[in-house]
Amino acid sequence: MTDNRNLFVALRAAFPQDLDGIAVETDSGLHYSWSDLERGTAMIANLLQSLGIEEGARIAVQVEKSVEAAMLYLATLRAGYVFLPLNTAYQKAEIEYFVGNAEPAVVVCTPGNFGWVSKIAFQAGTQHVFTLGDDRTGSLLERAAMQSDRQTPVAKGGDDLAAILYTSGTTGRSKGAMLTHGNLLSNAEVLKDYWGWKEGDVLIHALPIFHVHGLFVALHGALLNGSRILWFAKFDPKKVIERLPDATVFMGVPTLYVRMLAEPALTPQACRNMRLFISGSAPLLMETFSAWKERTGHTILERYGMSETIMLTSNPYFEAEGERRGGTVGFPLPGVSVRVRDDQGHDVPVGEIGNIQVKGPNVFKGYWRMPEKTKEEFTEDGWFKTGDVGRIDELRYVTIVGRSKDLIISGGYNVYPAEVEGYINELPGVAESALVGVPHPDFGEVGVAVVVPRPGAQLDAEQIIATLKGQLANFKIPKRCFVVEELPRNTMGKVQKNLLRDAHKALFA
Ligand code: MLC
Ligand code: AMP
Repeated sequence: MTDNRNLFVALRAAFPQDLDGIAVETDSGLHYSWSDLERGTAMIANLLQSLGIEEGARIAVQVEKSVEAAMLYLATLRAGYVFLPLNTAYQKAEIEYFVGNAEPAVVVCTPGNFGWVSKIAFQAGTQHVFTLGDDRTGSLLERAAMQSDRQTPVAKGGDDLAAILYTSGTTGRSKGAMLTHGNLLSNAEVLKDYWGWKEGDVLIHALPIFHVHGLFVALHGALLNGSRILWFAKFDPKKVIERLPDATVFMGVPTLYVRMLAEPALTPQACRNMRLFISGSAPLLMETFSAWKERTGHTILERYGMSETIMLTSNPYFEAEGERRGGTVGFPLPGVSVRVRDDQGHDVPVGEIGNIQVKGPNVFKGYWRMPEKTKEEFTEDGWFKTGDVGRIDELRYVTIVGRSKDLIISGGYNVYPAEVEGYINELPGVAESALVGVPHPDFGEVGVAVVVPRPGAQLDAEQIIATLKGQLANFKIPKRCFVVEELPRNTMGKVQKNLLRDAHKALFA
């Protein structure tokens, strides 16, 4: 049917004529044909549909990266359900919150985590828990193997939900950003043109598949172009560089570029067939941008996105549209509007700094079951407040200079100080704490905790970190902890995080 906006249908329509060709080649030597993707996703979709769950049901997934995990995502779209990816680093309390909030009908976890994850899921009312290992094991595939390998994708309108991505937005607890088939498809179509995807392109996919970057930008990019993917279950700079000669497109967070630059094998010769290196999810240092150009001859294209909006700006690919400028995130994408306003809601003059707001077909539908929060994050005239602070110059280049949201971006993962401080403050003997982001050569930025003991209590900084390790995802654990007598405050009593940041800015220099 022509008005079916099911994202899967659009992606599948771009598969090459020869379905026996290789679609995905993994770092463990496996090859998947286009026909394997078509049949595998049909079987998983049939399994999901056989469960008799209602339309719009959430399928929550916390598994290691594998091609089958990507197929589970595509099958969820195909069957018309809503995909909810979860970082594999999340621990018990984090999963409890997401599952409790999203009330998924199906949870898929690793075989090793089945014990604790299924307990949480069943307690939250989930009816079906499957397992999926990164080596094609687990009950999901066992059950899917009994299904037919043909399935008609469910018809979806552009406004129907496709995925929920949990993020903390500008404040407070994690919120589920609801993305529609229309959001995802329109963004993928724009990027296909804007980044000049063409026949023969081969993508190196080395990012996790539970966030916008790896799951949507990279995966949709290759599929919508019928392009082969060189698939890395885990990023390894040496192995990725070895495969560069077989590829044309690479996408990474800045940490990936920093780690590849440390490898002597990164040479112009290794990059001879590459067409495009894209960076995003965190600020790319000018130093990295320049070093990359010098070492490889390639100018990294930096773009800017977020869970609520997918991609909103990008440096140009085609020279005719302008040069790729380091330190900027480029222009608003075609069809996407970006403006900069002051705290009173007035447009700032060209080139001046203010709050970045966005409008367009890429902007999400709202936060899952949080209409009030959704309202707070939009202006009265319907623009989404990104929480990022920046400027737009006279040539329309957007530069991000900071964030109004209290957020640390570490190696491309978001760490919300309020969440980590909440855990620290619960520890025995702690009066209060502050988590601040400081520069780090590998992760760009990392969290450092500053903790005040209760009167008479003795605190051990190492012990605090060790205790947190059992409670929170590893990337949220402060890299250092300091016990101090008091936190610096301004006359209003607010903790002056800028002073703490300043005091510790050279810790990892
Ligand atoms: C791992 N660690 C981190 C970390 N990743 N700490 C802080 N920040 C991170 N990002 C911890 C580990 O638990 C370990 O702790 C120690 O740091 C060293 O681990 P490692 O072996 O060096 O880490 P590794 O497994 O190699 O992972 C690093 C990484 C990974 C950079 C490959 O973090 C990663 O894949 N990042 C990409 C994130 C991403 O895709 N973001 C896109 C978001 S979408 P210990 O104590 O155990 O030694 C988005 C929108 C948009 O933002 O615009 O795209
Ligand atoms: P998330 O919602 O978790 O995907 O994180 C989105 C946030 O990442 C944005 O609001 C920005 O603060 C940040 N971000 C993404 N891309 C860039 C970039 N190229 N430069 C600076 N910050 C970025």
